[in-house]
Amino acid sequence: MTRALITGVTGPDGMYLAEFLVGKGYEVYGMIRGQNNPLAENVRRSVPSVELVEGDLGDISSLIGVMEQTQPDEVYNLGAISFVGLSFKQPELTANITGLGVLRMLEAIRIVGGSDANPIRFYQASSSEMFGRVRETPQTEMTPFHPRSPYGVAKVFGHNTTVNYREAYGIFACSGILFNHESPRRGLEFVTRKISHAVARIKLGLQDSVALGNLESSRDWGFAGEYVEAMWLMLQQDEPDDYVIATGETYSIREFLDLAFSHIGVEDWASCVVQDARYMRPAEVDLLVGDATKAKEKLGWEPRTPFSELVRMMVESDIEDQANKLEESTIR
Ligand code: GDR
Repeated sequence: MTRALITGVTGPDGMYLAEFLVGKGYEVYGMIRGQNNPLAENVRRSVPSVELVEGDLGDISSLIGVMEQTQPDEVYNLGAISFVGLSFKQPELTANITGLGVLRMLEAIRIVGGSDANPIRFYQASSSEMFGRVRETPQTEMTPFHPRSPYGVAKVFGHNTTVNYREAYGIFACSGILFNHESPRRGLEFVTRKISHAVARIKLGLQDSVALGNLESSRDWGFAGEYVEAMWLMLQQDEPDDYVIATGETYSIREFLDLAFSHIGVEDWASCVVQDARYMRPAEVDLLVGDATKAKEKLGWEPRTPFSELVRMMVESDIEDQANKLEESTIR
């Protein structure tokens, strides 16, 4: 049985990946931080066969311990401080976990190694945020980086460290440069889920408006559930490499709002959206759009969920969720 270790298993990508790997017959270990991590329950409920092990990206001894304990064939490093907005408020923590955490994982792999016949394969969750103030459009694996946040800077460090450990020590290390990938599992602090959640509550009369920051930025939005397959495909190749994973289309926050509100029959949403300076960033990434040709040609990976379908999926999921909560509270 192939063994996989996932850091960041409590996040949406971690859970989709765990489900995917369990479906492929893997023995899956999920690393969680802290003895009473409240998010562990979500993983136990969604993917019960995942075995949870305790470790911290800020502590290399714990990572070496986890590698020795789980003896993984494949390691997926999805753990990070992943909210760009927060990274401006906690830049040092972000550099430590999102950046140095990658170095610690690779050091643990270098030290523990796996067997000669079967060395550990490593996947690093890199990000389109590394492109920041983009030097060309669309962005490819060859586009230079110009990060615009402490998060982006830390991800560049993680990416470069991954490439360096591949070149210096021959570790099978891949970096997946994933553009925004959304789902009903997204945390409420991220803009797409914040909108779908608010739209559902507006439809049910539970709130009147939503406070947002910059509506003009554009992103390349895909569905997280199918992006995890690309991570796995990278580790099944003969040679380690880096890949952009994206849809090749870009839409603004305004366009997301148009589709989300039209789903509940609201064509003019101006009165439902309040602009709030608290959600503006000190430096913004204005436009991202990825070119995933290499992933298509070498991995045979292609996105399947169009933007309109993604928005519909998220809004419908939140409407159902909010309606259930409302029903539960009236019964009580
Ligand atoms: P992003 O996602 O920064 O692209 O990073 P996020 O959803 O936070 O922001 C996207 C864009 O929306 C604008 N925006 C707001 N954002 C939030 N969160 N809240 C608001 O109220 C709001 N109003 C406008 C932002 O300014 C930004 O332009 C995500 C994360 O998942 C990263 O971890 C990942 O690496 C990248 O995607 C790819």
